[in-house]
Amino acid sequence: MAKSKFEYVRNFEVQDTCLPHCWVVVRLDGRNFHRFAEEHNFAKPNDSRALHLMTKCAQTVMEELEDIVIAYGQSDEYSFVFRKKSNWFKRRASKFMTLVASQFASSYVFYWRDYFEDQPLRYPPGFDGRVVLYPSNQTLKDYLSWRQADCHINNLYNTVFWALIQQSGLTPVQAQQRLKGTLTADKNEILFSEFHINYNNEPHMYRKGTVLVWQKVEEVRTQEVRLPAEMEGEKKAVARTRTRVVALNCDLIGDAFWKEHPEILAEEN
Ligand code: DGT
Ligand code: MG
Ligand code: MG
Ligand code: MG
Repeated sequence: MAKSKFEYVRNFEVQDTCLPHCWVVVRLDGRNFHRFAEEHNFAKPNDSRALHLMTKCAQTVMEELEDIVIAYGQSDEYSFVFRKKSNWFKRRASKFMTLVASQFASSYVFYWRDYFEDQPLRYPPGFDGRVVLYPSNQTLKDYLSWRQADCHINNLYNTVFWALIQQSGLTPVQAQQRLKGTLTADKNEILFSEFHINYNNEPHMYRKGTVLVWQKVEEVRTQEVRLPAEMEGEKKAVARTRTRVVALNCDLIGDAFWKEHPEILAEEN
């Protein structure tokens, strides 16, 4: 077919192929969620409805898109890891990033009512996205560890900060002053001695964030089986193995998780 004289503009498009053999990570983060959380009356410091909605959206992303082997989320962010040898959309970074962000954002609106029953959605939320390549299993593990360490540091700080405000009546400025220069041990001590909170007993979802992985599940269903020679249908239990996305609130930093789930880093999956 003859090309039009306008065809040359195609050459203005940039190449954004992700380097081969690298893990491709897409991280999304809620746009101005400080305000979004205020406007939608999120519980402080953690709103379990909001966190579960984020995870529902991430599950949808993993199920709808190709080649995501693990995802990790906390606060208003989620990271998605595409397998090293994925050739989805010829590894174009813009395709990965925009498909993850749009699928996630539309899911956030679509599923909002299931999690926030009495709280109307007051304006459309947005999510920024970025693509980062990790060239080895170690750098990928360190990336996920970094996000989980961030979750821990922020959650410990926020737990004490809001206890000082909600239970001791401090103003935000006073609470901030009180926590200035404190170390982890100091924050744990304030929680324990002033609020009888053992930080280690706080919910795992708040302390560790959420890890999404594929898991094989045996599904048993009763099915009507019609044998050719017979007219009568027969009910039979049919078992089949399916993979589905499961949410875990576990540690990613130690070796235990990676030993329990060797298939995630083993390529050729
Ligand atoms: P950005 O990402 O630069 O557009 O701005 P923000 O405001 O989204 O900042 P970011 O992503 O660093 O921080 C996340 C904000 O979301 C933070 O202000 C607290 C809020 N947020 C996230 N999860 C919760 C929650 O469960 N409860 C409450 N109250 N706020 C939350
Ligand atoms: Mg941000
Ligand atoms: Mg944000
Ligand atoms: Mg954030």
